Amino acid sequence: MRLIGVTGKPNVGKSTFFAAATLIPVKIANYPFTTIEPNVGVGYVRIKEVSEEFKVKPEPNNSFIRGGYRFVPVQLVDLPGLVPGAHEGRGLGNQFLTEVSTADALLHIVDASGGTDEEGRPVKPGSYDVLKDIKFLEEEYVMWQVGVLKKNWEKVARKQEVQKLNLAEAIFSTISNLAKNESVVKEVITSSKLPEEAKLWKEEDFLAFSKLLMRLTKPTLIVANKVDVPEAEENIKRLTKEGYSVVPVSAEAELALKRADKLGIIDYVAGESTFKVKEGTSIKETQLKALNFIRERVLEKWGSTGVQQALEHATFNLLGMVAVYPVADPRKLTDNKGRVLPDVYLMDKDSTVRDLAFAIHSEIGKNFLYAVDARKMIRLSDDYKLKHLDVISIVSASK
Ligand SMILES: Nc1nc2c(ncn2[C@@H]2O[C@H](COP(=O)(O)OP(=O)(O)OP(=O)(O)O)[C@@H](O)[C@H]2O)c(=O)[nH]1
Ligand SMILES: [Mg+2]
Repeated sequence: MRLIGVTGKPNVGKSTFFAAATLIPVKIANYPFTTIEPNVGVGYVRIKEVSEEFKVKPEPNNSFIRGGYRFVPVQLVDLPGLVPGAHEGRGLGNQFLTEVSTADALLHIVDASGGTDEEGRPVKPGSYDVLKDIKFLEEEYVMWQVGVLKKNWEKVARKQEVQKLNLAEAIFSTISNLAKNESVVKEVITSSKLPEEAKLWKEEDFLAFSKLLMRLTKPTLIVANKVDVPEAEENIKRLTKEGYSVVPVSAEAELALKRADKLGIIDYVAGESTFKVKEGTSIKETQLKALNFIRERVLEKWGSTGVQQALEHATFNLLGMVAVYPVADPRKLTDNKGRVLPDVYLMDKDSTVRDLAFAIHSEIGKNFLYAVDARKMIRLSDDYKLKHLDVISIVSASK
């Protein structure tokens, strides 16, 4: 399963975003370095529910249905805050850049209200320039990678010579947390035209390598948080004008709406632009006031709280994943327990039906015979590339 990392400087709302997405009660507070250990949890992305199209009654198992959507699980990690100089051990330091390296895509949370300084200390909204926060994360991560490479470089060079390895093999086998596969390391070396011999690398080669490696392995979305604060509007305009693509978010609003929904006070479907106060519930005056604030300042102004949109952008745009419904019986659309359209799998871009078979179970993968497109009722070739919202039946040899 792919992992989405929630990252940024301290006190911008990373844990609030994480809590809003997962409903896991993590520590949130208005001072830097509240989070000191990463929190891992499951959030959900929306896809089209296909049962209506097939006129069947669904029985969700690994996912759930609400507001006409299917919500599919994605893994998230809430990371401790990073400050400028982190790669040299400042703030909570170096170790957290290692944590960043585990993520497949990043949500870079920034405080769009400009209400926190570069180390995350609260300041008057609008007084800190949010543009400064955007570049630093990339610089820190790139410099951390450079440091890791250099620390291991003698070993890489020796390994390359003694074992007669190509450079990508030598790097990948020596430094495991730099990339998830060797092919991306190779791609970086080739496209940056870097020396094939480790011994010949100069300072600028380490930098060029790290920059491209980050671009390829850490696709990043800027999440402009705290849009409920009026000062955020001007900053978002500036960010957009500078050419950044940002998602306006109020993590705090999403968390409040999700909690009120869970308590049964309101009806709120994540990602929507409205909610309904339930009739007959005893709602306190202060709660009503807070909800009205969210309605006016966030939902009516920005169209949604943005949390759902950010997760979906990371999953489908940054990672390019596709959601597929696997079934055992292509006519009844049931799994082997007779449940109708129970599961949805998020698969990597360019995955094939054979990959899907392995994702369901290694035995099903090993004994894979062929797959059927349940919509068209046709047999698919082994190398058929999965498309978003495909309903696929895998046929494997029973033993
Ligand atoms: N106004 C406003 N405040 C927010 C929002 N999201 C978070 N906050 C506040 O920002 C402060 C920091 O929130 P956290 O979620 O703890 O921030 P963090 O980035 O995880 O902080 P560290 O763990 O210290 O790095 C808290 O006071 C939150 O209530 C938001 O959407 N709007
Ligand atoms: Mg935190």
